[in-house]
Amino acid sequence: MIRGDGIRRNVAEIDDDERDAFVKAIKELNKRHYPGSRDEFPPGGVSHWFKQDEIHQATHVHQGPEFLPWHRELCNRFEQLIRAVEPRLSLHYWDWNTDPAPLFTPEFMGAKTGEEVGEPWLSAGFYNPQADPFRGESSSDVAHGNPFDPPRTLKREVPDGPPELCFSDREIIRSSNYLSMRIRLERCHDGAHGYIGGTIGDAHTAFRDPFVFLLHANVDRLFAMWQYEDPATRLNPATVYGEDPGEPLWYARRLQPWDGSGRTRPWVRPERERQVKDYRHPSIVTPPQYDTLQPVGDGPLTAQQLNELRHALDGAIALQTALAHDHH
Ligand SMILES: [Cu+2]
Repeated sequence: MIRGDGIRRNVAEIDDDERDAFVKAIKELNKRHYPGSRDEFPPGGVSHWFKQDEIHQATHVHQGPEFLPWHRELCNRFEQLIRAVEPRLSLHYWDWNTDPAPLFTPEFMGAKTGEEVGEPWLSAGFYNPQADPFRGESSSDVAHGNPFDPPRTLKREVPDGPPELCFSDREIIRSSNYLSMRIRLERCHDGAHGYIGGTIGDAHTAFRDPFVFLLHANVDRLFAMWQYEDPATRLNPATVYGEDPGEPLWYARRLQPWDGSGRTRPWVRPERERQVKDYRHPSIVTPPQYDTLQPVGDGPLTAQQLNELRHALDGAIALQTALAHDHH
């Protein structure tokens, strides 16, 4: 059964039906394409799947205060894409205190180790050992830098047993302010990337492996759990981030590439679907729903009510975008 209640859950605990639908939706993203063609500049025709790698490479928002909310936006947008295929799906997470071995099957995430993850991704074109042209592995390989093209490899080197990370979930969630929390959480995130290894182990290629979204949903969940420890302060855009002496006013920056300031379509011309938001936008400060979050607010705010609120918010954002379009 697909739950369809808008809640992100531990992916190890969802029904087989939902797991199958989840994989099917991600595979479908590689059949859906943005407008334009490969040889335009900036390149068009990129699949919804390969767009994730393109965005991540073009932006690389790491090692700083933007890391968590920027990846929240990326994950939320990815969830919208899979919901465009199957509206009942949510972006479930891998709890990194658990051994992910059961997830690495040909029906779900592909092989745990080796030079190729194989199915279900190989036949869906997520990589192609014979591809030519292909997407290179290094940022200096400019001859193979077109995001339209598939990479030739997709690999992992997952050891046995769960990862040993620098901080416990509890230490992250109990951090006294945003600065200390985000440093701990990003370090654990780095450790989790290294633990999976292979394509995910390299920040430049990490978003070619669908597993990265399960990892990042968990990062986002821990961020959300920290927020829920002090909802009055941490669900409030004006106070959630506190003070960061080294990076004053960082949260006033706009989220790229969706603000249209870079070279990533469809947010630049000719489509110009840009959405200008800074890090205090309610859609970023308000966490998605996770099974480990307790409802908060004046009186019991049910998951259903939260979902409706969020849909209303999405509508408002769509309207804003439409208006921004009119001004061009
Ligand atoms: Cu990451």
